Amino acid sequence: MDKNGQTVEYELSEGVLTLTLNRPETLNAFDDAMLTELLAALRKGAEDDAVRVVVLTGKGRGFCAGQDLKAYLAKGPVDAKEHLITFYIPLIQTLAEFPKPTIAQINGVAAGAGMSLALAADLKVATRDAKFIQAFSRIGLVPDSGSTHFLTRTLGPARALELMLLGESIDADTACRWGLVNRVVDPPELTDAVGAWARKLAAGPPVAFALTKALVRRAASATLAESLADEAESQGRAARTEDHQDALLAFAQKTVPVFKGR
Ligand code: T3D
Repeated sequence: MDKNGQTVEYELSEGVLTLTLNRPETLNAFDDAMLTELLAALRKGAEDDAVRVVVLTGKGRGFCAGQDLKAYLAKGPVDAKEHLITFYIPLIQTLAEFPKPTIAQINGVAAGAGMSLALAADLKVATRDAKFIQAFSRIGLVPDSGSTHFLTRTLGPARALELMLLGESIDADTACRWGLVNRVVDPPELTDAVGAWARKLAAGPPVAFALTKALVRRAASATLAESLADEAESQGRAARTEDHQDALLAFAQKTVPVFKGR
C-alpha cells in the first residue's frame, strides 16, 4: 500500500496503463480493498481513450497470492459464494472482456485467484523464476475466479485436474510449454520485454483489436460456420473505420499508419 493507502498503483504513459498490485508483504494477496481498487482501475482504463493497453503486475517478489487468507481468517466465517459474486466475478469478467489488449507481467508467484487473474489477461509474460499454483485444494477449496474455465480450455481436463487436485506448483518454463504463458524471460528483462509488446500494442488499431478479442472469445464456443459469419460481421465494421482507410493509404505511400481508434 502506498502513502495514500492505495493498494493498486495506476500509471499511464504513452497509451500504456500499468496497474501494479501493491501489497508486497503478502505477495500481493487480495483483500477487499485491493479487489475493489483493481476493478475500479480497470473500469476507468476501459473508459479512457488515452489508455490503449493495460499491463498488470505485482510489487515485490510476488505477482499475486490469491485471496488474503489472514484477512479471511480475521473476518470469521465468510460466505465464499457471496464474496466471489461481489468481488472476484466482476473483476475477472471485466479483465477477460476488456476492450483493449491486456498483458500480465508475471514477476513472481501467481497462486489461487492470483493465477486466475494472470490467466484472464490476453498475453502473459513471466519471469523465469515465477511459479504457478492452483493453491485452492491446499486449503480445501475448489478452483475459482475462472481457473476451471481457462485451464480446462488451454490444457484439457487431465492436465487441468493435475494442477487443481495435486496443488503443486509449475515453473514458468513448464507453463510456457503447456501454453499458459506466451513468453518467459530472465528477471532483469521482464519490464523491457513487456514494455516492447505494450508499446507495439498501444500503437495498434483499437477498433480492430476490440473486435478481434471479442471474436476469439466467442470462437471458443462457436461452430466454424458461426465463426465465419462472426468474422465477416466484424470485418465489415473494421473496414468502415478511418483507421483502415488511413492504413490503406499509408501502405500505398509506404509510410507507417497512425491508428486513432475511429
Ligand atoms: O471467498 C472467496 O472469495 C474465496 C476465494 C478464494 C480465492 C483464492 O485465491 S484461495 C487461494 C488463496 N491463496 C493461497 O492459498 C496461497 C497461500 N500462499 C502460499 O501458499 C505461499 O505463500 C506461496 C506458495 C504463494 C508462496 O510461498 P513462499 O514460500 O514463496 O512465501 P511465503 O513465505 O509463504 O509468503 C511470504 C509472505 O506472504 C508471508 O507473510 P509473513 O509470514 O512473511 O508475514 C505469507 O504469510 C504471506 N502470504 C502469502 N500468501 C498469502 C499471504 N498472506 C495472506 N494471504 C495469502 N494468500
